[in-house]
Formats: sequence, C-alpha cells, structure tokens
Amino acid sequence: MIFEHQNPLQPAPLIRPAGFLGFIGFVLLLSTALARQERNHIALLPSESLDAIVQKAATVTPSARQLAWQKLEFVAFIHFGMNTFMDQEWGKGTEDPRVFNPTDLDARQWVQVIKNAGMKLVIVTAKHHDGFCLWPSRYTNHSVKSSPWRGGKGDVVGEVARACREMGLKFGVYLSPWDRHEKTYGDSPTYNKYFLNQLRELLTNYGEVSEVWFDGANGEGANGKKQVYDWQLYYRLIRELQPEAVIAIMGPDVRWVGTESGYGRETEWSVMPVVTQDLRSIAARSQQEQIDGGFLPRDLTDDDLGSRKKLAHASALAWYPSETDVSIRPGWFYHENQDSLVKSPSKLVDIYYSSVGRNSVLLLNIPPDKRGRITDHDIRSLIGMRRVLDQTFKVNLAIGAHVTATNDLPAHRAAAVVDRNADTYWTTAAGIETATLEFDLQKEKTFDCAELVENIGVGQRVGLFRLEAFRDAAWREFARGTTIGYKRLLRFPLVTTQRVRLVIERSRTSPTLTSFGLFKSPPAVAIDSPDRPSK
Ligand code: FUL
Repeated sequence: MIFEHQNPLQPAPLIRPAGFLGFIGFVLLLSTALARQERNHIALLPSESLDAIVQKAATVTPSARQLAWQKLEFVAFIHFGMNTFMDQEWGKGTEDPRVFNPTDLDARQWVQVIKNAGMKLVIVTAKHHDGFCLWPSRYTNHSVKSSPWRGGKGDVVGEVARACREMGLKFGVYLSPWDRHEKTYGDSPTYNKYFLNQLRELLTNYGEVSEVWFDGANGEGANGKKQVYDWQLYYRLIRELQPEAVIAIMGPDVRWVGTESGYGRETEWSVMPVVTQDLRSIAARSQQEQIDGGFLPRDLTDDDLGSRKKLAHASALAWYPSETDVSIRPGWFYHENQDSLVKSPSKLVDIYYSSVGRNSVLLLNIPPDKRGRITDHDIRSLIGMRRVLDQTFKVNLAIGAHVTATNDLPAHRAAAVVDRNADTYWTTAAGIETATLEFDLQKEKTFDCAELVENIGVGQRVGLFRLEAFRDAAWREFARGTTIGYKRLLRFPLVTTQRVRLVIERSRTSPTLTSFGLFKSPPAVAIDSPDRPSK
C-alpha cells in the first residue's frame, strides 16, 4: 500500500521489512455527513469528557454498505496485467502491449478456485501503475485492444465480472490513480478527467461493483509535474453510479489494516477518531451532502488506532473498518520463480485467524500466471486451507448449551448467543458494562478454538474479556482477548470441560454478543492434488 505523500520512485524508509509497500498510512474520511443522518460518523464538541466520547464511540455503527462488506469476511485480489508478462512488480508504462498475450486465459477458473476457497468477492487490477488497461477503454490505446490476445477483442475485466455473476460472487475493481503511461498524468485537471472517464466505464459497463480499491501512489508526472488527485470527484461518481460499493484504502469506507503481512491487530477497534480540520468548511467544499470527506494525513500502521487514549481530544469519530491485504506469494504478480514460495495451507489458516479472526476482512491475492490461469501450487494451498477451516468450523460445540448471564434484557437473553440466529443477540441493562456468560455444555467436550461475534449493528463495545473452564473444582482461564468486533477467533491448547464461562471485564457501554462458538480443529489434514489439474 502506498500513500500519496510517498514518492514511490524514492521509497521512504520502510517501517515493514518486506516489499516496497510499507509505511505511513494515513487517510481518513471526514464527512459532510454531518448533514446525513447515518451514525457511521459523529462530530464531538470540544467540551466533551473522555468518558462521554468513549460512550459515543460505542454507538457509532457501520453504514449499510460497510456492514454488507464486513459480512463478506474473506475476499480475493487478482493481480494480473502487463507485469505478469514482464515478470516484474511495477511497470514503467513503456511496455509494449504486444507482450500481453495469455495463452489460455480462463476467468471462470479464477472465480471457481476463489469460490471453492470460500471467498465472496473478486477485485481485479483493471489498471495497475503501468497504465495498461485490462479492458478496452475508449480513452487510451494502452490496453488489451492493442494486444494480440483474442485478436485485440478481449476484455479481462468483462470476463471476470461475468464469471463472478455466473458463480454468485461479488465483483470489485482496482484502478491505480498513479499512471506511468498516460501523457496527461501530472496535468492535474486533464488527468483527473481521464481517470474519471475510466472509472465511469468500469462502473457502468460491468454490472454491480461492490468494492472500488484505490492505492495512494502518486509518482512524478512528466517533467517533474505533480498530479493532484481529485478524490472528491472520484467519490462522487462512485456514489452516483454504484451507491452500494465500498471505497477502500484511499477512500472513506474501508481502511488499510496497516501491514501486508496478513496479520491484523490483536486490538482492532472499527471506530476511530477522524482528524478534522473544520467539518463545516469541508462540508461546504463538498457542496452538498452525499460527499465523503477529505483525506488527512494519518499513520494507519500504528498499533493503536482506536483506544481510549486515541479517542481523547478527537473532534469526530468514524466507523472505519480494516481490510487485511496479503498475497499468497511473495509478489503481488505472478513470477515463475515464486512457485515454490506459495504460502502453505497452515500459513493461510494462520493468516485467516489473524485477520478475519481479528475483526478484519481478509483480502487474499492470487495472481494468475502467463497462461492466464491460477496454478496448481496456489490451488493446492487454497484447498488445504479450506479443508482445515471447514473441518474446524463444522460443529459448534456450544450449540445446545444451557446459557446463563449475570445480566440480560428480556428481549436479549443469553440463549441468543447459541441459537444460530444472527439477528438475535444478548445484551445487558443500561449501565452494566461487565458481565459473565456461563455455558453448561451438558457433557464434557474438548475444543481448541473459540469464536465470538459482537452485534456491530449497534456498535463495537467489548474491550477486554477472558474465557475460563471449570476444572478440578475451580474456574481456570484458558484464553483472553481485548476487542471482539465483527468476529474474534482465539486458539489455545486443547481444553476438556463441561462448563465454560466468558467474563467480559471491560466494555464501552452495555456489551453485546450475537454468537458464541467452541470448535475443535482437525489433526493435520492431507492435501491431495486439485480436482481439475490445470498444469
Ligand atoms: C500497492 C501497489 O504498489 C502494489 O503493486 C499492489 O498493487 C498493492 C496491493 O498495492 O500499493
């Protein structure tokens, strides 16, 4: 992930050891939505106490599009393009389109592999930094139409969109604002128009688009010219043409988790302070309601983005959930010499626990090769990962438990957390911020994984909890965590017991829980070759 203030050609010192990507994050939405009545952002008064701010933070909720996106849990990135054929990660923009010539491109294979792995959306690199377009844009010749592939009549974006629709997956686009080919880049208004035209093509010709992914790279234009991106204009067009789509990374709906390792934060609050300048002037600048704010520099790599300490002195708060992007290989694009470096099934499982299981959405990149197919190396790992996850989460050992709580509400009883109904939840009376839920499993059970789901529809609240098992006449702690959020997964050495309790030690206001699960992961799972070998 690259941010606007970084010149990608002269990388700043990296915070992370690997890749060019690391580094200062930033971003934040500021919303004119002062005017809108949504609760996914609120303004605060300078006089508000920290306690009052924290209480308010607990009532900020995701917008409908943010909630729908969060529920996808696990989504795919496809990096494919000129770099695949040049065996590089960043093109210069001078590549010859005739080099782009996949011999056996099959977008249905991509989507099938992705679907089998349990992912729900596919984001394709319609245009990466080299400016080469995977669709036949009317606004440039630097695209598939100048390549020999399908006689210049092909459209990778179209094929992916169609395959997604056919197989019931959502579809998204990555459109790099940084364009090293386009001559107008650096001539700000002209390039912004070009970019907007391309965005319009992608948002009108391919059916429903559910995620628009913007990287912030902002390299130098010709003769050292600086391109100033008009984010407001881009957002306005997206909201107009695809109102359900989330705008990610350099956008107001979804934030970068701050690393490309696949590992999110142990403590992940989805509500964080918005660094405001002046809400009203931004609202005015954006002309009317509906426009999503302005970006302000911010370090998203920080370990702590939303603690009490961070909320102090905030002037506004926003629901700004994290997305964890990582590649199944060391590079984002396919390189043959990385075939042996594809992440193993157990590494992918670990990443899943550390992203989806830490209140984030996992965006896993799977790059097709020069044939235009996902290789067996990647498929094997994905199948192995899926098997482990399916076997682990097949049986929730807490279902059927008798559940009691130290406090609850008539409409939100403790039993709701094991009723398999995602619309019901447990909560406490106003003012009760600590509580214990006790589960009598009816007989001794053995497990090594717990799943907790908060009802983020009313806000994110729990800040500290522990799990205990009753053994040898005493309650003994076997796991603990801080935030829960949309989903929290915890792994621990095998526990055998009939009675378990969840002790919520800290919550910003009445805690909620939609579901509670106990699972046992399988012993090592054998990975056979893929059902349909492709190489
Ligand atoms: C980065 C880009 O520079 C990489 O090439 C890749 O696309 C990654 C997902 O975003 O910032």
